[in-house]
Amino acid sequence: MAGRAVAGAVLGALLWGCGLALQGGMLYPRESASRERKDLDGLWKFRADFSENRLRGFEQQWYRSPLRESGPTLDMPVPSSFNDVGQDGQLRGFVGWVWYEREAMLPQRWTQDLNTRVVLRIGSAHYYAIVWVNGVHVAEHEGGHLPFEADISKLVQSGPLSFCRITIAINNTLAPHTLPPGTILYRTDTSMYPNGYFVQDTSFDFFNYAGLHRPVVLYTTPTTYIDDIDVTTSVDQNTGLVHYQISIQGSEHFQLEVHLQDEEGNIVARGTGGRGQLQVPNAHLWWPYLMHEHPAYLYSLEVRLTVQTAAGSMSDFYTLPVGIRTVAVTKNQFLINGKPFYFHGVNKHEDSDIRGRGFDWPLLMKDFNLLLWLGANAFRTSHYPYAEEVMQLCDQYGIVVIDESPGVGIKLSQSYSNQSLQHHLEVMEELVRRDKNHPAVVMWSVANEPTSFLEPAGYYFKTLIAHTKALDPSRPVTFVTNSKYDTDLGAPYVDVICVNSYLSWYHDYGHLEVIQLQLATQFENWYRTYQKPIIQSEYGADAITGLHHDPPLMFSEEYQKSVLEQYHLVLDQKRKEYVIGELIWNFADFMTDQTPQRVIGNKKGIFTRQRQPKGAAFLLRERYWKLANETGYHPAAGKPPYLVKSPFTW
Ligand code: BDP
Repeated sequence: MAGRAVAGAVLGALLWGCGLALQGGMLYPRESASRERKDLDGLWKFRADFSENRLRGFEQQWYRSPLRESGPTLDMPVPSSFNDVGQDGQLRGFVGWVWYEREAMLPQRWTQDLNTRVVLRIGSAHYYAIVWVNGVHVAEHEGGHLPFEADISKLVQSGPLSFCRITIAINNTLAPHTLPPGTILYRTDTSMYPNGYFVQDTSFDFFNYAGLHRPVVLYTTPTTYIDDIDVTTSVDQNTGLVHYQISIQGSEHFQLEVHLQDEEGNIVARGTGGRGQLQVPNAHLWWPYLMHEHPAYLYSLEVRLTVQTAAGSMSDFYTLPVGIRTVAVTKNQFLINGKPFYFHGVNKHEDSDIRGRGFDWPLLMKDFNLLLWLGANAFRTSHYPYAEEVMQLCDQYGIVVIDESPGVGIKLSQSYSNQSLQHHLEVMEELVRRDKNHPAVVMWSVANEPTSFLEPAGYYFKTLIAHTKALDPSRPVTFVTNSKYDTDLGAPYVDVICVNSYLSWYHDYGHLEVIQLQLATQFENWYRTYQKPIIQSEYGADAITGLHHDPPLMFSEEYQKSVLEQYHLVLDQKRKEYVIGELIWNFADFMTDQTPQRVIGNKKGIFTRQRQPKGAAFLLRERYWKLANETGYHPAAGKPPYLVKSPFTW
């Protein structure tokens, strides 16, 4: 069958990368006295391989010469999803390999100084990517939401060229063992479908945007370089303790010096060597937004590496922001710096008009300004890791993060296979490696709404959670469930129960009067069974902006507000006992697959996709500022000051 050959070939390629071990660190590419960075954002050449087996690009080796020589190309912005930029409906829903290409001019020093290491770093390529530089294969990566890189020094330093041609082939096909999983459905009834017809099926509720979603950069380091830094912090009375571990590549003989600077630039602690502990008397702790008058205090860890080479002394410098804070979980509280923290925040998506999942600074700042306006102190990176630049802003603004893997839509028994588990473990390794130093990240979430009542979910989650804790003993681990409390096989292993429910939405349609009873029962059952703190990790209702009906009917703004109000009544009782947070679904409307339940996307946003408020946004704003006030810390806390205005006076 032609169709089977098509998708089989597409998926076959996905197996090439399985079992790749993590190599090296993944420090964010920052400029320093020893490091330069060149951003490759802008227009790239692009072609989707519409050939029947989707493999023409490989058969004809499109990476061997400029893409324009093998056929017509489009201009494609990076970062962006490719789906919504054009007018071509076929490209919007394309499944298979797409090809990106960009030529980059390199500074002469990069190509001539053999003590310079040149690295190509791709922030995110969804889903499977193969990379060539000047026609030579340099990297392969599985997984659409985490960075990967290739040392291309030898290639760019071996010839007279001062430019390099970067070709990236990306395949968005999802299979039962990918994260998120998906299935290719073959439509073989030729009375209904053309020969070879197949579609991508998924079990998650967002559009499978694809492309180069985050910045692609070239950067340099010296050939002996700071490869990774691992920082954890603790507090002893008033003294902050910063434990650091630094790994070096390129030489075994080096000196390392570290300085910790405060926000005024004063050096508050010094150390030497690859690992150690810095003591900071009277430390400024990193506090969440609205919990302190100076939230999000960040020190800078300045690392200086020196090596003696035949050519003289060589140095590498790297500066890492460090927040000193502690996180702990009791049976009914979540403690940050020893004080109970109540998550009042949102679930987000990386999603917007035209860009799809593409990173965009104006959008990011708008979202942060809305979070601050709302009085939100937290969000969950539903349902995949977000851009590193997002995590950096969370550190800087004090927005607490539950950092989630792309383990969403794990429904089929094949998605609990050893192959799936192995990949999931690797993804957690990549995620922890990337985000471990962010003070804003207070918990890992390994999955969202898996069929955690089906065997072998128990074994799967036990292994996954134990592995994540071994990778990072400093943070609690959860996964987000919508299973029943008495059949959930994963819940025994989590530190915090995160539970999603859509009362009076996906059942008891329109019956707002049952919410309070059902929600109270939900909380009581979970707490009685597990004696662990609970977060209402999703709740909400669709509202089409501008659609009004009173008394409230489903899809009206009034109905969305009423659902929230009913939930809040119960949350206000249970937060005095063991409920430690509430995260609305969703911050903004977002794109989904086309189904009869979705009117151009999911409309559960309290903001529209264009970030304009619905009535629910004002309701939630009042609530969040009141919660911040009531939790007894510093309601006027925040930076910059004009952003902390609230509807209340104090
Ligand atoms: C939840 C999912 C989320 C969906 C939401 C909904 O976790 O991804 O978008 O339902 O249906 O179960 O709106």
